[in-house]
Order: sequence, then C-alpha cells, then structure tokens
Amino acid sequence: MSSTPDRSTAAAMEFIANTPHLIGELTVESLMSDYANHLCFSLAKDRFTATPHDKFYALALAVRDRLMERWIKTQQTHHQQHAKRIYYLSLEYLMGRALSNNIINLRCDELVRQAMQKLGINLDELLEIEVDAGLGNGGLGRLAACFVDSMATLELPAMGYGLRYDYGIFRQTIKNGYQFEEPDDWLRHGNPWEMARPEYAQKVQFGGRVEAVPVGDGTQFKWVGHEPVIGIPYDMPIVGFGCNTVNNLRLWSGKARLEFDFQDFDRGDYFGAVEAKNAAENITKVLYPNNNNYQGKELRFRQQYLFVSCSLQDIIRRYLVDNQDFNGFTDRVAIQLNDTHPALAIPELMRLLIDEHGVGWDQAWETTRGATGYTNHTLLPEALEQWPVRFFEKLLPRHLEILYEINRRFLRQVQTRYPLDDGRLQRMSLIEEAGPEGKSVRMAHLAIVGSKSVNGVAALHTRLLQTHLFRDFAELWPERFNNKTNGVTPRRWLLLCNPELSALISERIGDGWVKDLNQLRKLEPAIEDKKFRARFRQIKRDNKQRLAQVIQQNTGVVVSPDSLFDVQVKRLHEYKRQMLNVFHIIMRYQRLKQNPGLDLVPRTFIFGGKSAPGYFMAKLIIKLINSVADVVNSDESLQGKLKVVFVPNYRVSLAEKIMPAADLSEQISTAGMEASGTGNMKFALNGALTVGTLDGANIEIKEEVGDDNIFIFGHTAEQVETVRRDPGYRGRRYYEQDEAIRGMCDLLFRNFFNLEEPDVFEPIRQKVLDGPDPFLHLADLRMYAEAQDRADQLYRDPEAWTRSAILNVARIGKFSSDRTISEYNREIWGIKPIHIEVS
Ligand code: 62N
Repeated sequence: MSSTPDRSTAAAMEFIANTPHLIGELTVESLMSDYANHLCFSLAKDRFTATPHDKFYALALAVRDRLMERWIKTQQTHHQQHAKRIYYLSLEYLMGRALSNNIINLRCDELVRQAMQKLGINLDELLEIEVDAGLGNGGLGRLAACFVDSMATLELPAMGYGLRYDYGIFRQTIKNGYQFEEPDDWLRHGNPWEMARPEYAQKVQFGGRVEAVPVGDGTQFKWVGHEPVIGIPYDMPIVGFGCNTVNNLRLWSGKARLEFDFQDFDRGDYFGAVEAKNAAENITKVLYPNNNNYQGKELRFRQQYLFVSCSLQDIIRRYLVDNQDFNGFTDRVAIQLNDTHPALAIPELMRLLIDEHGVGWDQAWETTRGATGYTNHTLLPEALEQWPVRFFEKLLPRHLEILYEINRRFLRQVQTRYPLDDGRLQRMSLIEEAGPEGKSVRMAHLAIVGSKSVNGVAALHTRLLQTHLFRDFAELWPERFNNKTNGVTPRRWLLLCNPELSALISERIGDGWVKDLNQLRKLEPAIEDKKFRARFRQIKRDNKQRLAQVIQQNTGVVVSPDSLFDVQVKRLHEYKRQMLNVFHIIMRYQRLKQNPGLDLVPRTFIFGGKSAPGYFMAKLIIKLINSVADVVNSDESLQGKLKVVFVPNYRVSLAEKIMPAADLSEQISTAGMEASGTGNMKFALNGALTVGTLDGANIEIKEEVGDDNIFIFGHTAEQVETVRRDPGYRGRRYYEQDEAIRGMCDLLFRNFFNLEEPDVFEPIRQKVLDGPDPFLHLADLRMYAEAQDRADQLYRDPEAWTRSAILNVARIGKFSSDRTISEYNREIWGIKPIHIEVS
C-alpha cells in the first residue's frame, strides 16, 4: 500500500460514499439490482443466454460488492495502526464453497433469500452450483480454513498464505468398486472470489551456485546463475462473522519470468524458452494428493520453496514500509508453520535477512526463531518430511550452507549440555547421514530448532510428541513445547450446514453461541423438555431424509431415514481403520444370516473418503467396502436391517450434508495414531454420538460429554505399544480364540464378497491374520463389536438417545476453533484484536 494517498482515488471513493442507491447496500432492492447489473454488465448475459452458472456468478459478485468496503477498510486500518500480524503459512486450504459462507458471515442470509425469491430463483439450488475450493487433502487443510475464519471473527490482523494450485484434490469416481481419479479443474469457469495482484509479484530463484565476495573485513555470499520464477499473488477475502473484519488469504501462482524467456528467444533457443516457461508454470499446477505420507518429489520441494520465498519476501516488503531496520520485526510479525511443509521458511528468512538485508547471523537467528511457531500434525514416521541433501545442492545451495551452519551451532549446544553423548547428537542432528537416498534434512528437527514454540494438536498427541517422537528436544527445551487442541468453526459446521438445529438452539438460548460456543451449555436443561427433544429428533430425521436423497442420487442405493445412520467419513488410511468398521458390518451380516428373525437395530453404514492414488492398501479397502455393500444391499432376506453405502467424492460441500444427518460418528483409529481428528468435533456438534478409541481429541471429547454419552472401546495407546512389542503377537490369535471373528474372516477370505474377483482381498488377509498387524484390527474387534451393541441398546430408547445427543451438543463448546485460535494468540502470537469501523 503506498503511503502517499492518491487524490483521484480519494475523490472517487468520496463520490460513492456520498451518492445514495449505489452498489453494495444491504437491502433487498439493491441486492436485486446489483444481481441484475452483474448479469448484464459483468457477464454480458440476457434472458436467452444466462446459464445457472451465470446466475451463481452474478449473485457471488453482488455479495462480493458487500464485503469490498470492509476488506479495503480492514487492510487500511491494519496498515495505519502498524498492527502486529499473524501470518499463517500452509500448503493447504480446504475452503469448500465461499458464497454460502460469506452470506452467513455477512449476516445477510435473510436479505439474499428474499431478493432471490422475488426474482424467482431458488437460492439453495444456486448455492449448489459453486465448485468447492479443494486446495487441501484432509484435516490439516480444513483446519487452516477453520482457522482463517476464526482469526477474522476474532478481529485479529491475520493473513493466510498458501498456493493457488490450478488443480485441487482430485475428483473421485467409483467404477466396479474401485477408485478412479479425475483432475479437479476448479478454475475452469472462473473464480469470483479471487483478485489477482500482479503488482505484488515476487521473484524466486532456483539452482545456480554460491560465490563468496570479500567485502571490507568480511565475506558476502552471493547466490548466482539461477533460474528465476515469479510468484503472482491472488487474494481471497476472509469474512469475519458478525464484525467488519475481512482478512486476506493470499495464494501464490507460479509464472515464468518474461525477460528470461526473451533472452533465450533472442539467442534463438525458442524451444528452450518454452520449456523454461512450462517448468516455471508447472510448479503450482497440482496439489499433491498424499495424506500422512511423505514422498520426496522434486516438484513438491519446488512448490514449498516458491511458497515460502514469496510469502516471506511479501512479509518483509510490508514490514519495511514503515521500518528501517529489523529490530522491531518480532513486534510486528508472527509466523505459524502448518506442519513442516513450509519449514524452508527458516533458512529462507535467515538468507533474506543476512544476504539481502545485511543483518548479522546472531540477530537474524534471534529474529527468525522469535517470529516462528511450528505445529506438528502427525506421529507417523512415514509422514515426516526429510528432503535429500542433493535437492538442496541442485536447487538451494545457499540454503544448504545456512542449514549446515544452523546445525553446527545447534549441535555444539547439545554437546555442551550432554558431553560425550554421540548417540544423542546423531539422533538430534538436522541431517540424517544414512537415509535411503543418502544424506537428508530432517524438516521437523529444523522446525523445532528454528521456532520459539512447538505444539501438538490434542493433549495425547502433544504428550506423545514430548515422550516419544521429540523426546530429546523436549528434554533440552521443555518450555518450547505446548498443546493446542484443535477446533472447528461453528459458523460453517453448525450455523451454515444445519440451519434447522441452529434455529432451535437460538430459540432456546439466543444466538450468542455462534461467537461463544461454550454458551451451548445453556442447552443442558432442555434435555428434560419432552417437546424440545421431539423437535430435536424431528430435525435429525429431516436431515437424514435429505441425505438419503443425496445418497440415492449418487449411488442409486435407497436407504431409510428410520435406520440408524452410522458414518465414517475421512481420508482412507490403514490407521484410521475403515477395515475395522467393515469387519463389524460383516459380523452383523453373519448374525442376521444365521438368525433372520434377529431383532437388530436397522442400520445404514455410510462411508466416504479419498485414498491417495498410489496407496495400494487404501484403494483395496475402498473395493472391500463396495464389495460388501453390493452383497448386503441386494440381500432381500435382511429386511432392510442392513445397508452399506460408499458415497463418492467426499469433500467439504458433501460433509456439510453428512454431518447434520449422522446418528453415530466412527472415530476408531488405532490409539496413539490420530493426532487429533476434527470430524469427530463436527459430528458431535450436530448431535451425533461417537464410537471411538482413546485417541487424539476423542479423549477430550469424552472428558467434556461424559462417559455415558460416548461409546469408548479398545486398547489404549500404552496397551497398543505393549501388544506390538510382544514378539508372538499375530492377528491369528483372535481368529482362533473368537468364534464370531473366525466366522467373519472365513466368509470374507473365502471370497464370499468377491466371487467375480477371487482372492483380491488376499493382501488384507495376510496383513490382518498372518502379519503382526500394527493397527490391531482383530485385537480391537471384539471390544468394538461390544461398543456397537451398547450403541444399539441406547438407540432402542429414542428418548434416552436424544438426551445423550443433546448433551453432546451442549457440552462440545470447547472444540470451537475460536477457542483454539485464542489460545495460539494468548500463548504464542501476542496480537491485539483491531476493531474495524465502517460507515
Ligand atoms: C491431520 F507432506 N493431518 C491429522 F505430503 N495431514 O491426521 C489429524 F506428507 O489427526 C488432525 O486432526 C489434522 O491433521 C489437523 O490437525 C493431515 O491432514 C495431511 O493432510 C498431510 C498432507 C501432506 C503431507 C502430510 C500430511 C505430506
């Protein structure tokens, strides 16, 4: 932002401010008028040519008009007040749709509904046209999206930085029970929410070499001979709920540098120029679809560096507008790393400070560490990033020097504290000497050493970080470690997705809960109100009815809203144990086959989730679910007591339909493996009960809702460790000891569900029965089936079930992302909220 105000712009702004009946007013008539204007003047459409998408776009632009003034005013105010800002660095933002959310957060839902009704437009159908912004894989990406919502709602000066992938998470289709992936060309029809800001483009360099240049009595290092790439920022507005704050989400898009092309072009290397251009523009082409699994791909390394370098240069540019030196940097800048994906920020900030701005090492280090916090999201060893040193040699030689210097100083510190402890030095080093790909950089160690704060995302997870994964570091720097239990935004995950329940709650306790979720506690007395319970039950039933339609449209399977909806939606992964769920379904199926008159609670088992395209086992589990579904759904003898569906292409907008319709939420990961989980929170907030292990945030949910209102089962994290350490442990033990488990395995592994493709599930049999299955499927199955029977028992008493469901809603307030963000701010960032006034 330029500091000398521009006269013509000021005059233009004053003109609109003083002229009545113009764009952006919050009335039904002005909304109708802006909608019509955009259809005609922004989209050039008339009654013969306007498509449903045009109508969506016109409304999006009309709503966008209503946040522009707040957006500008927010940025202006933050700038003028020299506010300290939080910069959230994340390679993923799983935003979903923006129109419905912006309408809700601007609190103009009634007006928009009326305006559309007067024009004869069905608003709900219009909202369905928007494609999800799927720039993330799962929980980590969705958490970033909830966090930016909370930061804006809490009026914090915040900026989310990310990448603008041309292709987000793939679209999943199912053919013959198997997953297929299709590209997600989400920008094909344009994006009404983004503003390109080429004036803030940043240049990033790859490759080349480092030259030492003597200057005075020292040496300056110059990084030369590199290939340049440009990052173009695209800004998206993040609207705070019920306040005037509109923050920025700034996403970088890779572009070739024009001068570079022309140089080669002049030399007659036309093809070389085009190749270089392609290489640059490939960097932000596609989101890597792996979840909790690291793959050392060079393109991903380039993505991370482009992201980090653009974001930091932008942060420094903004800082230097009103600062001459870096003494005040940590009073103006807090940086939070969403996992290690942006951990290159540490050597990059060091490089920028030292090489580009002439800061000395010690001050640069203090500044870098003082500004940075690191959030860990996983304990799984296969998810920990370790970039080969040869990538640094090839692409970031200067950063490698800086890393080695950071490591040298760090290891000297360790050595002083623990003399002669070589094992510890090796364990803690930033460099792994003997990896499969030679030397590599341990990004988590780098993030810990280079941050002032390290946090886990649920109490158990943080404890396990301190005692296991990062034990040496927690011993050296205990004060650096802290917990920030995850949360979800109550705006999208209740107010928006479940309007009927929201209205019932607000009628009872007022609408303060939307910004202060602990107020849901005021619902507790309502559990004794028979009429309230009946209405609560009716709302759930209506939501189930709507989901049943969605299921029929997407899978062709007819399910009954009178059955218990038992839902497991999340990425496919062995540790999340969708297989455990399937095993239980087969046990139920067998019980019904053996005793057709058996009075079991009718259940519909609903699955959804994507598998990483290269994860063989996860893909096989999708096939397993669909194979069991095919057999079960076509078995008339079950009299509707059992249905199984796999809903394709699970994504944010589908979650918004599923969460409000669930009775039972499956949170059944092997204890100690799910860092937190956040779906668990969304379900409970919408009145589902949880079947879960003592893992991640389930433990804290249990503490809040009470033991009687959750179905907990299975080995604890400690017991899991003990079982795994037993050299004689095999799944087969449980097969031999337990008749029901044996019957289930025999049915499954003798090809009952896959007559067409014999032995496709053989890899599952080997892992679960013969192998020392690290996920303890069979070891937990008996206890799981018993927990499911307890759920049945409660469901048979609708009043008791409803009491429990209401209690879940009333006691889930802790899991608002507003609480999480307040804790980050109080304990790590130290930022003052800034109230935005608009005329
Ligand atoms: C989730 F870099 N993590 C946790 F490519 N990761 O599993 C869940 F290797 O327990 C938490 O609740 C949630 O974070 C929020 O804290 C997660 O979603 C990824 O998506 C991911 C993506 C890429 C990688 C690794 C992990 C990669």
